[in-house]
Amino acid sequence: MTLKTAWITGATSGFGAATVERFVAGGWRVIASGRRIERLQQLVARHGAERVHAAAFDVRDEAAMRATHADLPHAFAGIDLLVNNAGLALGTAPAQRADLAQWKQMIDTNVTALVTLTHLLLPQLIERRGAIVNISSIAGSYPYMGGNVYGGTKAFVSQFTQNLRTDLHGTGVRVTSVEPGMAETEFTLVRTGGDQAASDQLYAGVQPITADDIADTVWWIANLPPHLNVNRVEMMPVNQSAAGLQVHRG
Ligand code: NDP
Ligand code: 8X3
Repeated sequence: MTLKTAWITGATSGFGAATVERFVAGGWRVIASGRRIERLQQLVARHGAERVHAAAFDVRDEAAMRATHADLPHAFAGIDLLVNNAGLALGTAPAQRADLAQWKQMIDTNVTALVTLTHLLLPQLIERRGAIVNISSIAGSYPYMGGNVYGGTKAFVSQFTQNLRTDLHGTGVRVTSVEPGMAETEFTLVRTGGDQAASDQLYAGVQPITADDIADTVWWIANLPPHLNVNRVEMMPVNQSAAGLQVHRG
């Protein structure tokens, strides 16, 4: 039997790591990418080199991305599913106090790298009538204090997904945007520069989305019958909802 192959970015932590586990358990091969090579090697040690290929590179490094693609082992070279998950938020300051370098890193990672890998894999995804699942966020739809560029990158991801879907009309390629709300991963640790107390405080008493919840959602989307396309999935913990507008009286 020919196994299907998924390329999952951001596989060293959170949603990506859980999605690797879900797809390997479901019988797929996985190309697992991220910068932290030791975590990728642990995945290979756990599941075997015939099921997981570790691709350690920074997604902002286009040359490394292309070299990784060109050097894929034969068994992993036919990609059926791209899960564009690698991403990050940096900082919670309002725009007027934000760090420009952090803004640029978010754009380079969440937007530029995502479109670069998508562009690279599109020919073979079309050839194999494959699928793309882009991990966006509710931050792309709902403004909140300090969301500024992070929310902007995710609005891009959501709209790019829907535009891809239109361009790919008739190819059989399925395209989905997954837009989660609050989920407990390393996300807040990264956003706050390693502040574990701030991360714990954010999630305390909320029962946030888990990485496994997202992995199960991606698995469901990718394994629907080929005539069905889930355009977008917006999901929140029950304990999170949208609130109203603000008014300043001068
Ligand atoms: P984590 O911080 O746990 O995981 C982020 C992953 O992205 C890591 O595997 C990290 O790998 C990878 N990554 C980040 N920067 C780079 C880079 N330059 N090159 C390669 N890989 C990179 O967070 P989540 O699992 O929560 O985040 C996954 C996605 O989900 C992100 O796109 C995030 O924006 C989105 N999201 C998260 C939500 C949440 O509340 N947690 C809600 C909605 C969306 P490494 O550091 O090893 O390179
Ligand atoms: C992560 C969700 O609400 O923290 O994308 O921005 S949120």
